[in-house]
Amino acid sequence: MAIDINGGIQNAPIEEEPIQNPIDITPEVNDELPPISKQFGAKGLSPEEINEPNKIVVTIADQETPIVMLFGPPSCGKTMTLIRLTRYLQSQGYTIDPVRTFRPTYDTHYADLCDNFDQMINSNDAARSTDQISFLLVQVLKQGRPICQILEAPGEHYFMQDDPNNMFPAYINAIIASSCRKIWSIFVEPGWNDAIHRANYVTKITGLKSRMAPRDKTLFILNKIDKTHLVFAPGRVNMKQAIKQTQDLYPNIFTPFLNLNPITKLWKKYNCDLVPFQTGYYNQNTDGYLYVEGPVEYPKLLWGKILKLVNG
Ligand SMILES: Nc1nc2c(ncn2[C@@H]2O[C@H](COP(=O)(O)OP(=O)(O)O)[C@@H](O)[C@H]2O)c(=O)[nH]1
Ligand SMILES: [Mg+2]
Repeated sequence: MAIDINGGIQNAPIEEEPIQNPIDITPEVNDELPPISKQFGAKGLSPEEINEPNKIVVTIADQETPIVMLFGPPSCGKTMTLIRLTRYLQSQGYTIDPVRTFRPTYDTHYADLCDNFDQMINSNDAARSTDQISFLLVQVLKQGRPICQILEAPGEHYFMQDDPNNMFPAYINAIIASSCRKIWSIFVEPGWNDAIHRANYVTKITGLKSRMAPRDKTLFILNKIDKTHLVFAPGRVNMKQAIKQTQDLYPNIFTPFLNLNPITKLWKKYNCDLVPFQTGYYNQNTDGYLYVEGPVEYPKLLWGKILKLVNG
């Protein structure tokens, strides 16, 4: 059953977080042309594509299998969510297969990423993982049967706080318009950024909603739940407060998803769901950030919701 996103109860203050720097995807400028594989930024984009995201070429070969779109600004946790979910799904007997045809063959970085995917997934070096994986399509299979695809793309392509009205790059517009069913997994973060940026993010989501196909589904992922006081046991979260605080931080975020059906609206106020999530723990040491995976309850909860939306 979908969570009924009702507000109307007292609010508990939550900790404000300092703004996190967006990931810099600008490649180093070098007068001498390095070998072709080195001409690509670490993120699997050519310098031309980085300067002009409208030139990015992607191919979604499988239009039948729904795509889980990890949608959110830089640093909200998309890469680490993909990593945590992949580890969980592998432990449950699923296969997570990077889709090689997603990027043109000239993108040697993407091909390398596909080759080294398992190694990346199991690395506990958080910085290395988030640096290497920021543009990737994977397929989730059970006993050879595709269940869904998951797309991670650079957060800058979804929302740029300095240019919030910027249109999506052409490849995202193409994916939105494609007939493939989408499960929009929209990230929200407790205490993220300033009110103005959060309001602009809500505007972006409202615009996105107006372009969703009727069969598309929306799941809000309240990531970094460990930074709140809402958790009372691993994976157990005061959901009423979580929803209330999300609404308070991001005013009108759920409004576009109001259920207008005169009958079903009686028990289901919104046509969207919200799931709390934690990818893991991040401990700084001399070499950078050590990643320790978070409680298994979170990927279990998230996968349960995704499966329901994929099948529903
Ligand atoms: N406290 C906490 N921090 C997180 C969590 N998930 C991600 N982070 C932090 O957010 C950073 C960015 O995550 P990443 O997955 O790279 O974000 P992306 O840019 O959306 O792909 C990580 O390096 C962590 O420092 C979480 O569950 N809890
Ligand atoms: Mg990322």
